[in-house]
Amino acid sequence: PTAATPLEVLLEPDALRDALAHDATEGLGSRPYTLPPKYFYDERGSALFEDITRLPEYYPTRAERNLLVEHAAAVVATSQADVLLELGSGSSEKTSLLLDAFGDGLRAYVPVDVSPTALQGAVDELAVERPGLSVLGVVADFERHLPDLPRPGRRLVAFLGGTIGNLDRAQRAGFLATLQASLAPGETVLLGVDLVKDPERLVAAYDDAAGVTAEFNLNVLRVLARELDADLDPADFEHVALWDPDDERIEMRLRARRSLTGRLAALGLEVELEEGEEIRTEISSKFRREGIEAELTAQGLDPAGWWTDGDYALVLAVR
Ligand code: AVJ
Repeated sequence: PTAATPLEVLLEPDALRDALAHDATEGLGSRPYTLPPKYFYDERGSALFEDITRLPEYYPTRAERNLLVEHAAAVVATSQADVLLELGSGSSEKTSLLLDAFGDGLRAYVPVDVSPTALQGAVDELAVERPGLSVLGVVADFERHLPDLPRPGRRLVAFLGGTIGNLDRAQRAGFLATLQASLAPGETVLLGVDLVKDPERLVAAYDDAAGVTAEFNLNVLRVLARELDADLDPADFEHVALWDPDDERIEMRLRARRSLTGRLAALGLEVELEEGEEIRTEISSKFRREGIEAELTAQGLDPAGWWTDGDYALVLAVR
């Protein structure tokens, strides 16, 4: 086997744990309790998410893949890019559909992820499967490092999977503004967004019959135990997924089955929960075409393409 391709590291190894300590102090230090969803994805959480993407109820991953199968060529042609930069590339599975669509017109592929392990695996696999392709793997956090990402040509920045839905409206405005300011004129962004639909289907996608999403949600308590010496016991909590019709988003929560006091020893923090009290662990915003296009336009990103199957959409915008 060839030597591992080096990664560019913008994210210091301890940064994620430090961020978790900060976010847990904020989110569990006062009511209503919240935790950001980015801490779901340790090794076990990432494996559980992979399982989620194969559940019958969880349509977004399949929908996005089918849209890319059908429309990647149009996306790439419209973008006029010669570099593909992918935010949150993970194992870079759906990436191959975009890479194929570029053909010889691709100067470099820049996968960006917070997980060095996932990224190294993806980069090494590409070195074998596409030996001619220039791959610049970057360990970075899309909430911090957008301005510092490589610019080896005219970029198409892909942010797929519906992850932008994890941000609320104000956070999206900040993210899109920073992204816009980090792009050169003519560079483009491709978003995968889940669409507003029948709440029953939405709730089922986040509360599957096999209980995989429940395990995924509860896993964040194991992350807290390991990283912050916390004693919140998954057995004391129940998985909740609900549709918020005002903000048009799914919320995942962990509901205490009894009144309890949890301790996060590494933070010297005690968290009291009444029976039935909840910790909000994720928002997953759902979109309408006019809404997301207005959010993009408001940040100086002009809508240039829209591809949908009615459930999910790919949105292209140009700086
Ligand atoms: C990876 C953020 C797009 O919100 O649908 C899946 C994560 N959470 N099931 C989503 C998730 C529960 C997922 N994103």
